[in-house]
Amino acid sequence: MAERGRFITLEGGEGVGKSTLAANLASRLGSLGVSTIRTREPGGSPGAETLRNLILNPPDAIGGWRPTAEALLFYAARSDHLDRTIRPALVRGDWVICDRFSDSTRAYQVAAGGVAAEHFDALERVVVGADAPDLTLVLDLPMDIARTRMKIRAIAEDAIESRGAAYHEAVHRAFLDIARANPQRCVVLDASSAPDALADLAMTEIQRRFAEVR
Ligand code: T5A
Repeated sequence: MAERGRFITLEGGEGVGKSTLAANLASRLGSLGVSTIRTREPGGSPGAETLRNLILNPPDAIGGWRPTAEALLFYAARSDHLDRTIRPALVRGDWVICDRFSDSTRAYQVAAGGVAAEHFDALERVVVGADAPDLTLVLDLPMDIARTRMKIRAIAEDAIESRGAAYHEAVHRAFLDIARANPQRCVVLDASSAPDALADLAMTEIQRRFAEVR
């Protein structure tokens, strides 16, 4: 039986460079001979991608999701993503690089949105169980720089991106709090570095932790 793969998540606010780093890491790990899949949340399986659209673009008639409904939708998508994409990959021995995971729910729906922490903990137990990430890279970037990057990219804002500055500041603080509370699993990286320099920082951390890629 193949040795279980490693599960690495990338977290942080919008526009901090998670997708760019995920692509760089998948390519660098691939060139070290590590079979790697790159995935994202919400999404990452056909069912979860269907839910992604419902979450990020709620029908006009409902006037947006309330925080608990939104958290439940994220966990419905996460459950499908874990069952159909992440767990099978880890069992095959592949490494999984996932753009956002449970820490995003903890930052957006719990810290900024007001969902009770014990409800989050219960969902986490039922849906994620023992399959928490081995390593989480939290990308830290001042919000004004992230906003400028998003403007350059010029993609229309979704229902969550369009929430006000206070909401996104709470999200930013929450990611740093999560990293402080989970130092074994989380590392904060300065995301103001250029893409290759950021990938160097991330690879240094990955190689420090995982003997297979040293
Ligand atoms: N959400 C998600 C929740 O509320 N709860 C949850 O549980 C989950 C899972 C997802 C939304 O859902 C919310 C959070 C989000 O609001 P999304 O469309 O997937 O929405 O949005 P993001 O995850 O935020 O992804 P983005 O694409 O917006 O941002 P990234 O991936 O952080 O940034 P990236 O790599 O696309 O880069 C943005 C721009 O910056 C440039 C890129 O070229 C690009 O133009 N860039 C850099 N520039 C300079 N230096 C670097 N190092 C750079 N890296 C990238």
